[in-house]
Amino acid sequence: MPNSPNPHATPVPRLDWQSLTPEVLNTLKTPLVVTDWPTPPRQLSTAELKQWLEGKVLWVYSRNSGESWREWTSEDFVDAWSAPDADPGLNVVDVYLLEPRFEAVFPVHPAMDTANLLNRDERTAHYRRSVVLTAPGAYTPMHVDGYGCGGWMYLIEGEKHWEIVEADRGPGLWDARTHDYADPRTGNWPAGVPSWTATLRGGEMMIFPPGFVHRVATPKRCIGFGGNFLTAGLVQTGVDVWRREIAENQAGELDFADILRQSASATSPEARAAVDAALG
Ligand SMILES: O=C(O)CCC(=O)C(=O)O
Repeated sequence: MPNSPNPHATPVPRLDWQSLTPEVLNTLKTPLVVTDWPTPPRQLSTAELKQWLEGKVLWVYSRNSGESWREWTSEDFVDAWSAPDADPGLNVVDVYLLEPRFEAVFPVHPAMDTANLLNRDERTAHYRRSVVLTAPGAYTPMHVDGYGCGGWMYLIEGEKHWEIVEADRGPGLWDARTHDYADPRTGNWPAGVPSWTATLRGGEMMIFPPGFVHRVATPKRCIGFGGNFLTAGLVQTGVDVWRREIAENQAGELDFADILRQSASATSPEARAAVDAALG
């Protein structure tokens, strides 16, 4: 991220796609950039995108055209987002693609599918995969993903600058008065908080662990896909963040404790023990 207040001296580690295992995801302590995954398409034309997304309704927050949510047909959205003068507020990152037909064009890495507890309950299965369509100029301020989940994003084309801060720094960055995280752009970033920075390009996947605070700037139009995850090994961080969300009246409506118990029971006795320990 250009103008990061305090980047880590070491770069975000890069990992070949074959080295990404469930064990890596269970013990993840830093963001990761995964490279050379051969399964996703190398490119996707707007015509192909329209075909794949046909019939899908996209709910999109348009920051610069009325500051509001708007429902788009995928056809209209792809036209608006791919126009040379596209509104830089057009940024789809959370339209879920649960349907199996999307497997062929937006695959999920097998290690992610094996390790992700969220896949195993119908109340959270949609977090497994979403489409990413971002116009150049978009900016997403500092935030933590809902329920303290980790996240991943694969870019087929484009470029995104990520800045990511470790989970244990989260409470110090939260402003209970504004109900928001500090943002370096508004000048209220505390001194001495180190962050991981990385530029993600076509053919690469970013993975960040649960509870990590992050912001993203998009200088080039992006096509990609991503999702959210929580693993048994990292469930404590997720639960801690979720409890803070509850205390701040920011939590979603899911019975997340029940979801975690059910999902972990369907996984292994070790996973269930980790979830029980995290929930206390
Ligand atoms: O790409 C973006 O603009 C935001 C992505 C993000 O923050 C997320 O997926 O959690």
